[in-house]
Amino acid sequence: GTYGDPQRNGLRAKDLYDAVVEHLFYSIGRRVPGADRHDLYMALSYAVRDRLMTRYLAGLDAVGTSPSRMVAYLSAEFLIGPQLGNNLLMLGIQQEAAEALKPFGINDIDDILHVETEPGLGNGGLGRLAACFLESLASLEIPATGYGIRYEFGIFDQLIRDGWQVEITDKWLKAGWPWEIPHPDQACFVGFGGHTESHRDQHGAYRVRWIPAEHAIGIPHDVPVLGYRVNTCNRLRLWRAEANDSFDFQTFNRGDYSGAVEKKVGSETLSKVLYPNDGTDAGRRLRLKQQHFFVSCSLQDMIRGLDARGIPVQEFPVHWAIQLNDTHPSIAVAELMRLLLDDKHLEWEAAWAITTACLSYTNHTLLPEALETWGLDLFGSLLPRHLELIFEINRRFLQQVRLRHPGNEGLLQRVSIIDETGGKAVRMAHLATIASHHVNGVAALHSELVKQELFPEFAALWPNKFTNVTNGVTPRRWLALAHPALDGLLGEVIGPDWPVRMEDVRQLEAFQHDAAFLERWSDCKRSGKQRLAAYILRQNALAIDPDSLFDVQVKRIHEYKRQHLNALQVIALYLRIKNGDTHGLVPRTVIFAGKAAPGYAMAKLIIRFINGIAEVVNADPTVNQLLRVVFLADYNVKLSERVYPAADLSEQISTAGLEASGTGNMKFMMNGALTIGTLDGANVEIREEVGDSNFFLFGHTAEGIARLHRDGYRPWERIAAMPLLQEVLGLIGQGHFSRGDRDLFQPLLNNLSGPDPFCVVADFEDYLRAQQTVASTWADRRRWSRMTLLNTARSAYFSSDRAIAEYAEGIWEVKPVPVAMRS
Ligand code: DL6
Repeated sequence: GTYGDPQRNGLRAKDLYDAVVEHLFYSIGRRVPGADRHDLYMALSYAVRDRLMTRYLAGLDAVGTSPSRMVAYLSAEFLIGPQLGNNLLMLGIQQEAAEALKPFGINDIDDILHVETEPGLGNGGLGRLAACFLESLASLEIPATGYGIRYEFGIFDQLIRDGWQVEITDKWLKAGWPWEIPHPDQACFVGFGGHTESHRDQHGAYRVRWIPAEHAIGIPHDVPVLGYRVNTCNRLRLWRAEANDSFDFQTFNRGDYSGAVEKKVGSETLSKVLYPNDGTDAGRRLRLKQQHFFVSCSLQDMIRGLDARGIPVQEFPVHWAIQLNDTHPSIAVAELMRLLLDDKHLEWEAAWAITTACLSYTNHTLLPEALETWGLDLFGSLLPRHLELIFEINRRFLQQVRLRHPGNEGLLQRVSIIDETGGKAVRMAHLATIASHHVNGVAALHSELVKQELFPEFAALWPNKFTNVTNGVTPRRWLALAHPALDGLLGEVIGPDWPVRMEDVRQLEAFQHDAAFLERWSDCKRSGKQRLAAYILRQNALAIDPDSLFDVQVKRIHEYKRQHLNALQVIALYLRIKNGDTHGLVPRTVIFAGKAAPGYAMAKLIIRFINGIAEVVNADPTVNQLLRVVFLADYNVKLSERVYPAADLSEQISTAGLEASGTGNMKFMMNGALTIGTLDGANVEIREEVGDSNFFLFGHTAEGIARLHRDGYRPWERIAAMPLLQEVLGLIGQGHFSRGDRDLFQPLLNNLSGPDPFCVVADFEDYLRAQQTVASTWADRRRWSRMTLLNTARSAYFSSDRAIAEYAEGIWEVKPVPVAMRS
């Protein structure tokens, strides 16, 4: 039939069983008796993929019959996580699949789900946000394509050896990954280097031709992205780089076989590895090549689609809304202009009108080291035509500004795309801002700071261009999938479709004084804690008490996120216990996880520091009844699905003004954890939604931090006035947490008592005070349960469905296209 073989569509356990048997035989080459868990994982995945394909093709027909604007989400990272379990949830066949596996001797489907290696195609928040957004786009039935890079090696795997982080390459493809479909027939060519030539065409018009020195080929690999209980199945299109030709024949003919092969290997390294630096890779030649590679392939792909349907390129904006996920894809501005001018022969004004009608840009960070710039020499040598176009965009833009603000040279320098303050460089955030119809930050506070601190001149020029879309996370993966017990309870109270009606989850508030219900509520959390405790016992050989307060900080390790503030507080607790001052303390398990950028020495030292504290605390019988410290290795999506449902307390303790939004904070809240946090990023809105009495606030505000720095911040003077902190730092300095080595943590101590750029010292006492309030609140368990219930009940705002609805209406102007499936 039009929508595939009915045999491959069935959703009953029997249909799935038959499909698994068939795929074992025909796709894997195994008979049932010889099949191991990996074979079963592959066979079930193929069976599920068949069902997605049916929906995917039906969706193409729907878009074909009712043409509508599509979203292209351009992102250098997509941290999509394991696929099988999520797709079963989306299709609504978790139980059927579990049933179908029983005849193979599988009594717990988790045994099969855990076989999957997740593609680590992202560093952290930015990549995971892109994945949540694709899921919500599909669930809201909005046609969309995610465009990115199929890195052969994603984010490294983290081992902990002697307390230190060790990085291992992530071979996520080694056992085969059933979720992608390559389309070599839709390959694209991308040029690099070379020079440009100008000429007059037959009509006398001025034309430029770029003659690249080399080419790479991009092969698209499509991953289906199904929405929750709908037929919309969008795609994530990831580009893999291949050499232009298997041989460089000229070199080969000279007899240099290995030289010819080397060149081939050279262009394949383009999609070889994800940069693991979470925002600070500007200036690396290969990184710019990666960016241009995937952006060029993606834009060519969009234009080719229009060409194939006979749609004139002038109508590009009618069909595509392109979102730039940070500046990583911002070369799209110049590349789209190049394609329209040089390939499609449009005039400048027409090309610029199309470009600016399509593009919008999301800023994810204010940290100066994360704002991408490229030296002119590097940029010009790699993308000579694009540099010419950027000069021309800049020339026209600066002329406009000059006319509006005569005689203001300082303004021109500040808004110019070319930074001339040091060695000349292209400012990618300026380029993206000038060409975008909307620029958004990712939380209310962050978006204000983008306007006031980062781009005040642009905000004055175009007040309506700047907007906010607070981030969100999908309640499907982060609640329904990650926390089955809570899923069950919510289904009972709100109805089975609660995951797409997060607003209705507010009805939980009616139970806030219902003792029996609160008991069931706590039981759900307890099941999550038991599961994590079992994992910690297996992984860290450490027994933790599920009745203790699980106090959790999981995220990339970075000084601005202040894992070291948390660690210092743990030492303060340790000292109190050692001194017998335990009044008001509650048993706590402090859990950390996160990767550090391989070249970020201080972050790696912080991991070593946490492990040093864990070693002392956990081994001391006079302490470990009240306090335990855990560092979980290799934090990734899979592990985080175990962590959020188990958390009682969510640590969101960044220096105010520095965390753009945070999204982990939202996942914790949905799962009923209470937040201890600063007024930073989306914490501000979380506190507004849940109410200030249900949030543990501490620390300086963004303004307060700015004032500290302005007035001359002297942490050493503050330390001199804080005996407890002195004692904590003294103990570290004596080597207490480094087996007597007094030097090991010296860089950390010098940093804290010297510049302390992230104001750990300034917030220390208030943080301890807030932690004391946490302990006294925990002691009243009924009150605590009520507060966690309210956190989940009031978390609807942080669903990515809300965020995507805002983008769809306010920025992209796109509408749902429901997909009907006849068979
Ligand atoms: O917007 C997603 C996420 C935010 O929640 C985090 O607060 C922010 O740090 C993160 N930004 C990055 C840095 N990348 N760059 N550029 O991942 O984005």
